[in-house]
Amino acid sequence: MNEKLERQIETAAEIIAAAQHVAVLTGAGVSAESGVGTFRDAQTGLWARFDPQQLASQEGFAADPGRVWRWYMHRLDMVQRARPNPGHVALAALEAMTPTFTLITQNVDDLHERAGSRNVLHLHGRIERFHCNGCGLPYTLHPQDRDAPMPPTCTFCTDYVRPSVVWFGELLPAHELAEAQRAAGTCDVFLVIGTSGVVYPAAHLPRIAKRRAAPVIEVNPEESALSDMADIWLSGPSGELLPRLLEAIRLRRAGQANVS
Ligand code: BJW
Ligand code: ZN
Repeated sequence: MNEKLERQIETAAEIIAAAQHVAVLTGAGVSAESGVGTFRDAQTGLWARFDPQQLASQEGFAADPGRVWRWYMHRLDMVQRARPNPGHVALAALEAMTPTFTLITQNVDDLHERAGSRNVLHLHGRIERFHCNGCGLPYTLHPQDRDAPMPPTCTFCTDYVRPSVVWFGELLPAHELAEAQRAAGTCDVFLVIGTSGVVYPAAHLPRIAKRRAAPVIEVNPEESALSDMADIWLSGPSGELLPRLLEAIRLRRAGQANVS
C-alpha cells in the first residue's frame, strides 16, 4: 500500500475513533467483492444487453413483466449464494465498538445483516421480499416462482407480484429515509462506501452531514459523483481498505482506553 493511502487511513481512523456517532452510506460496491454485480458497471452474461435503469422501473415492468421478474430471480439467486466479505465484517465490528452507529444502505441484499450489522436502514428495499404491484398485499415466494417465465399474480386483486424494492420514480420508505436524514444531520463523521452517488435522495445524505460540519470519508476504487465533496477519499476496494481502517481505529480506541 502506498504511503499517501497509509497516511489517509491514519487520518480517517483518528476522526472515526474520536466520534460518538458514526453514520455510513453503502452502495453496490460494498457487495462487489462478494460477487454481487454493481449497478452501473457493465453487466455480464444473459443480462449484459439490458440497462438496469430500464428494468428497475414501473415502465420497464409494464413493458415486459416477465423480463423484469426473471432479472430479479437471477439476482435473488446471486444474492442468496453470496457471502459477506471482509468489508461487511469490518462495518459490523465498527458498529460494535462505536457508541452510536447508523448503517444506511442502498443495497437490496442482506449481506450487512449476515455479517452481524444490527442497525441497518434499507433505503431501496429488500430483494427477498415481495408484494402485489396493484394492492400492496405481501406475497410469500414459492419455489416454483423462481423459474417461472412470468411473475406470480395476487390472490386478492390478480395484479402481478413484484420484489419489495424501490424503483425509479417511487418513494423511498418514509421511516428509513427520515432516520437516515436524522443520522446524517447528527453524526460526527459520515462514511460513503461503494456508491456512484448519482441516485437521489440517497446521494444527498453526505451533503446533509457536510452542512453540519461532519467530515465525509469515501471508500471507492473509482472517483464518484461524491469524491469532490469528500474530505478524504480512500481509493481502493472496501473489502481491503475497511479491515485496515478498522485495525487503525482499534489501535486508537485501545490507546484512548489506556489514557482514561
Ligand atoms: C466499489 C468496489 C469495491 C466497485 N469497493 N467500491 C434529484 C435530482 C435528480 C434526480 C432525482 C432527484 N430526486 C429524485 C430523482 C429521481 C431519481 C434519481 O435519483 N435519478 C438519478 C439517476 C438522476 N430518484 C428516484 O426516483 C428515487 N425516488 C424518489 O426520489 O422519489 C421521489 C421522486 C419521484 C419522482 C421524481 C422526483 C422525486 C428512487 C430511487 C430508487 C433507486 N433504485 C435502484 C434499484 C433498486 C432495486 C434493485 O436493486 O433492483 O437502487 S437504482 C440502483 O441505483 C439501486 C442502487 O441502490 C442505486 C445506487 O447505485 P449504487 O449503489 O451507487 O451502485 P453503482 O453501480 O451506481 O455504483 C457502484 C460503485 O461501487 C461505483 O462507484 C464503483 O466504483 C464502486 N465499486 N467495486 C468499493 N470493491
Ligand atoms: Zn393485489
